[in-house]
Amino acid sequence: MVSMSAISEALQKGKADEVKNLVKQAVEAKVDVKKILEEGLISAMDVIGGRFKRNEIYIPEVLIAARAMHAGMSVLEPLLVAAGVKMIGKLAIGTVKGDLHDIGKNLVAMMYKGAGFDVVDLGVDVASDKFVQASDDGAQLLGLSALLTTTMVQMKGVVESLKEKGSKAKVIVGGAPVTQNYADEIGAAGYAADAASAVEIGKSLLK
Ligand code: B12
Repeated sequence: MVSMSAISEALQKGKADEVKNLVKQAVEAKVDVKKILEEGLISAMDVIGGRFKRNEIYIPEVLIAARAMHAGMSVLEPLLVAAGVKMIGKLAIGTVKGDLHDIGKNLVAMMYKGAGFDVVDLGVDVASDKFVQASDDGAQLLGLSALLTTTMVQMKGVVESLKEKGSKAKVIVGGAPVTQNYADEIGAAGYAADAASAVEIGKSLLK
């Protein structure tokens, strides 16, 4: 019988193939898909997130773990959809115009997926009108990422365009140079410093 801690440990070690196999075995053994997701995969990514925050591990290890998470998710995703597990909400996320950094954005997207959100990844170098379009397409939450002080100013433009169009979508901003103060200044609904808190903020904004 596959234990959830075996999945978690394999994920923390970044062993993508092993994670995939263990998740498959757990599914075959009829372990609840939500349990595999929460106790096997998400809890392991939480551990990784904590170690990264404390500078005990660095970006390459995070990416390797994220790849293993993805391998496990590839087995679970169709099952979650087939089981009609209700999506908590819809998030469209992208890195703002002029900015090509996507590692943090991808982590945030992955955490939201893991938490049961329908996630649309708009990619990098995303112009304001694309965010507006995503809101028209039903995203209740818009995640904006920026890693450059020269591109974070784009966030203000996105918030203004949404307001002009009368959009009800809530904007959450993040990325290394972004702060809660900046979020308040431009009128964003939320800010988070890391991927795990990003999900918490998103959930609370939908309440
Ligand atoms: C990797 C990297 C690159 C890679 C990007 C690869 C990729 N696919 O992303 C490459 C080599 C392409 C690159 C290019 C450049 N980079 Co660069 N890069 C970095 C580096 C080393 C790491 C960034 C990273 O991925 N961090 C890891 C992730 C996990 O952290 P994160 O992005 O902060 O995300 C977390 C949080 O911020 C938050 N978060 C992120 N997004 C969001 C979104 C939402 C909605 C929420 C809620 C939260 C959230 O959650 C994440 C997970 O916890 C940083 C230095 C650093 N230490 O930050 C420089 C850095 C960001 N780069 C910098 C610069 C200057 C550049 C270049 C201009 C260099 C050049 N002269 O060409 C170009 C710009 C290209 C462009 N137009 O975007 C500067 C920015 C300086 C500044 N203040 O503006 C930095 C700080 C390096 C430095 N010290 O000078 N870079």
